[in-house]
Amino acid sequence: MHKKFLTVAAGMIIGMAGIASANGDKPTKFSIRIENTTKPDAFTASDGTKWSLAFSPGIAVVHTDSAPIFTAGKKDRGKGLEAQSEDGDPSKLAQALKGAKGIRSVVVYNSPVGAKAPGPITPGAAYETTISAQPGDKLSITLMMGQSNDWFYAPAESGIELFKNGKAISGDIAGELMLWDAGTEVDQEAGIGSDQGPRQKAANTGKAENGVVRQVQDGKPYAVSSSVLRVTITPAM
Ligand SMILES: [Ca+2]
Ligand SMILES: [Ca+2]
Repeated sequence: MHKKFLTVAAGMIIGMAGIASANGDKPTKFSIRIENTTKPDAFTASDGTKWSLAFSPGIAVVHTDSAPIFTAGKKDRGKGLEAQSEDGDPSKLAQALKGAKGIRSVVVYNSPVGAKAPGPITPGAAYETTISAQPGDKLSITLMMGQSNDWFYAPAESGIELFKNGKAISGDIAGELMLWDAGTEVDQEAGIGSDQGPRQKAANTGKAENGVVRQVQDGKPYAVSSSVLRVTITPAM
């Protein structure tokens, strides 16, 4: 009697595991398209200079960790966010995250759609990439605000839930991104600062800030992600 019970119970457990892997645990593929929706010369600096906004290469991270890239109100961790946000180079950050605890996958996007080489997305241009995730997984993406000293676009530190009530999300998620200051380089006026991405003499040039990661809220249109970006996420059915 006792032995028979154990056999039945084991059969039930195996059966349940089979169902779980056939449905809940099967990864879902998502495509992600990150598009610069601004127009050339859309911005005007205080000295009258017209400037265009571009976004740098970045990473898409699928994670279970609650703050894989930064913690708001804390100093940069020194794991590559500085190069991402000051120079638009995500390679160090990608390297630091790959294989880390709570990180499922890291993918770098660096070549605009239709371009033959890596580069920023200028007005109208887009990056595309794909990820794979399962219920419970979250997404973080990064892009440098190309006309800044150390500003980057990313969601809240905890990332974006890729499944709501077990169902894969879809549509434009640009509204979930925010503009962050990495706290690593002193800010100059966006679009004209001599130590900013397009104008600095070399990578990692500019006055050190020794600040904390915090949201940029200067009231300018570029501080509202959905007014400068479209980020379309589409699950494969
Ligand atoms: Ca700064
Ligand atoms: Ca700089």
